[in-house]
Amino acid sequence: MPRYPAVMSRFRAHPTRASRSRHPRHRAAATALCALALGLVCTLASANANTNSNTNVRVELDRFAIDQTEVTIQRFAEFARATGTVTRAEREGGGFEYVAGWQRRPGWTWRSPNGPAPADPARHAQSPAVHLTHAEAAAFCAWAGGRLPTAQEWQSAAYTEQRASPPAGWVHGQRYRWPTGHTPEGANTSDPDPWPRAAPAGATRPGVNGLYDMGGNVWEWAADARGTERRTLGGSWWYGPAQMQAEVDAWKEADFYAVYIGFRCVYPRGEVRANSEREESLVR
Ligand SMILES: [Ca+2]
Repeated sequence: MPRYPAVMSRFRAHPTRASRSRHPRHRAAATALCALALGLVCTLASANANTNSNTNVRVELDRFAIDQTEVTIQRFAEFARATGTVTRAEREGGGFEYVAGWQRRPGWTWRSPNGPAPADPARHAQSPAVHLTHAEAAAFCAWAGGRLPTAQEWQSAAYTEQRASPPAGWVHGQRYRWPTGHTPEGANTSDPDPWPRAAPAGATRPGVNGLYDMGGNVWEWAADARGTERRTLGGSWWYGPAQMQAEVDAWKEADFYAVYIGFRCVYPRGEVRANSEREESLVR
């Protein structure tokens, strides 16, 4: 069964999310991502009326552009259709969940991360794509014209405000302790919030650089390698807010796949038009 002892050892001493009470509270309504201010560029008009979100938006930072949200099921489906990709979780009987040890969940894949298909397919399509190995995430980014970020790149995007004229409450050039700003408020973690598991793209509060879910929701694969391991960043809905901070040093086996791990990509600056034309041609 799970053959990831190095990974398992890194997931010890979890808080038990199920033991925590969860209460709906403040939360901004889903934001129309394409209607955002200076520095953001919409690359593909695939807005969904039910979720009011466009999950293929890139934010131009000082040295690169980055996906505004975690890569969604909808986007990964476009890639899988175009390339014929069948993931390891699909081939090997389902992805992993941690319940007193790693347990394989039959049928849990990026198509249906938590098992049976949900009642709201449109909302489901905006959820983060998970149960993907590092190589599968990297293949998506290459297909989309980008790559996985290094931890340094990811952290600069997550913690340092780079918008020339950020909205009120944000300060250009300031480095924040949390991807959500001065506090972890607004992220999807194991603390009380409206989401028992992963939240759909654009449902949480935007953070530094207008990015969503850099802290919490799902871990994000980075390019950094340590032997057979690859770094993951930002924590997840399963953990408390502490895992969202920059000093967290988390690694997983590159060929591992689990319900808590997703990704987003970075791209060269100034190539939005070319990417847009390419992706639009691929999804027709
Ligand atoms: Ca995340």
